[in-house]
Amino acid sequence: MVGKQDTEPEENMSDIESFKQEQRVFDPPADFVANAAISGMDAYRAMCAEAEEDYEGFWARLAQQNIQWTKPFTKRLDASNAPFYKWFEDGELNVATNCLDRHLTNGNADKTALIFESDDAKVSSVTYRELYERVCKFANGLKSLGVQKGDRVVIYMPMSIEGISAMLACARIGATHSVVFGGFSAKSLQERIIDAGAVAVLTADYQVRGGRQLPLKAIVDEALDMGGCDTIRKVIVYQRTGADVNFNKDRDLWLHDLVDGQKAECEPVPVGAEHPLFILYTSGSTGKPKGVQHSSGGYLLWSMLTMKWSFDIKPEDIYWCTADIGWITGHTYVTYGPLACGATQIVFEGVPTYPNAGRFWDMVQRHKISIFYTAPTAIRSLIKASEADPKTHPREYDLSSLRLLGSVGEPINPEAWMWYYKNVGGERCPIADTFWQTETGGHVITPLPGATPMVPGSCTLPLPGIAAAVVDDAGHDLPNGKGGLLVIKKPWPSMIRNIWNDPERFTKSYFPQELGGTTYLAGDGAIRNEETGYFTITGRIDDVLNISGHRLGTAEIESALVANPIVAEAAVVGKPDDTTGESICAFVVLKRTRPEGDDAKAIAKELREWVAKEISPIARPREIRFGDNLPKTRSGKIMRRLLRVIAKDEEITQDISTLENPAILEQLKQAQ
Ligand code: 6R9
Repeated sequence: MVGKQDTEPEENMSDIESFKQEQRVFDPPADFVANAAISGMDAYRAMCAEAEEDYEGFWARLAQQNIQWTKPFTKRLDASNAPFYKWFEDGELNVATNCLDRHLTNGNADKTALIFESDDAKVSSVTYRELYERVCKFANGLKSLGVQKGDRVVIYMPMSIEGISAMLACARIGATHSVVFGGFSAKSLQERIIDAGAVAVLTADYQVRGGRQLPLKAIVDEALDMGGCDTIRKVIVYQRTGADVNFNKDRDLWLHDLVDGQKAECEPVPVGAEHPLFILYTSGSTGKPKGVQHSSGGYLLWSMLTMKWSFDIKPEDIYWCTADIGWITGHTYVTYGPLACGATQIVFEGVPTYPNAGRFWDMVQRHKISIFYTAPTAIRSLIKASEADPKTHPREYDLSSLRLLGSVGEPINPEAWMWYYKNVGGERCPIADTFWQTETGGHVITPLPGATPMVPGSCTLPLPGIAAAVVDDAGHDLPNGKGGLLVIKKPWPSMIRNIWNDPERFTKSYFPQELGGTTYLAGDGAIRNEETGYFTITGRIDDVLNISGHRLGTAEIESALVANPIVAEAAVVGKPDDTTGESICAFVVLKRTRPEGDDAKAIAKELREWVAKEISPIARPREIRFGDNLPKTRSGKIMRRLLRVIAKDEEITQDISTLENPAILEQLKQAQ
């Protein structure tokens, strides 16, 4: 099957029936439609028609209108080396200038750009002019250390004005950033530093989340001590808490010392439209994360267009995307999109449940937030929490400032959608259920809030110009009502450009020959509604799990487990979970005899912590079961589909005739 590597074929569309049932339709509220940038379905259809008629001209027009180019482009799409597509290739721009300098002359200079709220609810803010100055000083500091265009810089920082400034400072001097989420382990950080060949790490002493101080600098030290990071010349440390950290005088530098005395102006370095703005590592089907490489021009364009199209951003909005800058959502919808559009936004350091599960709603009320964008997993956990502690229920807060809600990261189940719509949005706010991926750069399938009638659990229709389709394994279109592979048949400006250091993996993973070699394979299953053609995403078709909206490869977790000296073999599967979407269940064979009882519990605990340390706490298996062996086919392949059934504690009804060792199933069922 397309998208699978080294695993046996499996059926994967098992849950489709439940998706087909949803009948409720919610029209966008009339007053929203009246004021929306894209108002009504006719406006949407007209844009689709324009894109259809003159595909390249459509994007070229928008790229001219939205981006400030230092050198205008004359080339539009270059497909001569497909699937290595190029957009606006001979144009030059600077992305940071587009996010900052343009606002110094368009009346936004004194407008608030970022409102930062710390974990303990201290609020500070910067205007566009102040942010511009901070970024320029930061960029001059980096320049003074010899960081230059084309260098890679790893950013391992908490949610902060400094973290966003770090990204923009890199963009200003043409350095390619690679943000690593602050929850990742030293080992994960080290791997990313090495793969990117980074010259510097930008970090903080600590991050503060949920009332706790968590080390960042110490983890950077640990990563660099592991060896292999020879390209790193400097570690720059933002002092968030001031608590003790080790300091290596030859290598480490405080951010405040670096920027002290720097000029508040920094000549931006123009880059070609295809210059890599950033690399962001994400999980794939093999153990090694993929360095998804994005462009400057096409990516920036998409971040702006989707802010306008999907979020209908207006000058007076107070916008809040709760994602961390360590994920793609934080790149496109915290750093680049909102700033390029001149929005005022909230940057939140903490977690949704601290000091209690009313934190989000309290913040919406205090900051009078009008656009709120979060993940289904957060919504589901807050539903649960508000049942346990009614004081944290949204009804206890004044949420009347909200006019639009968004959802991202995983399918939103209709029950969570309805709760969000009623209790948070007061039945007056459209919900943009935005389907997209690290690789797509920004939204690709989503309702337009002033146009598309919404159906809970469906991301509805593709954005204008996005040639999304559902096909079979051979790339043939499937009729509506039949589940298959989600693909995008035409290139679009913000699409992934390459996998850093691995062009072969890029073509194999995303543009497989079975589909013709130029069609983008998303890695998700999808089904379209028979009448409306609406898309519903049915989940990943590869060995990628979605835990609380975070992507993790089963192979990554397996290799972490077998890296432990006591483990002989491991297989990891996802198990449906009401709150986190999926949870991790690992089947483990030890080098010694199979443990039982308290012994099994103790070893399971040890292994769970091991994985948390090897990858990240997000990857910590919820459950570990021990066996003398794993269920395998005669050719030695692990039968994961059986493990998935066992993990769910369901009866095995599938064909097990190819199974080499059926007795093992009973053992794994028992093992808890
Ligand atoms: C933006 C982001 C991508 C995977 C994607 C899919 C799932 C994201 C979704 C959704 C259903 C939505 N996903 N949004 N599934 N409906 N609205 O999350 O990027 O971390 O790369 O994850 O997330 O499975 O393939 P990323």
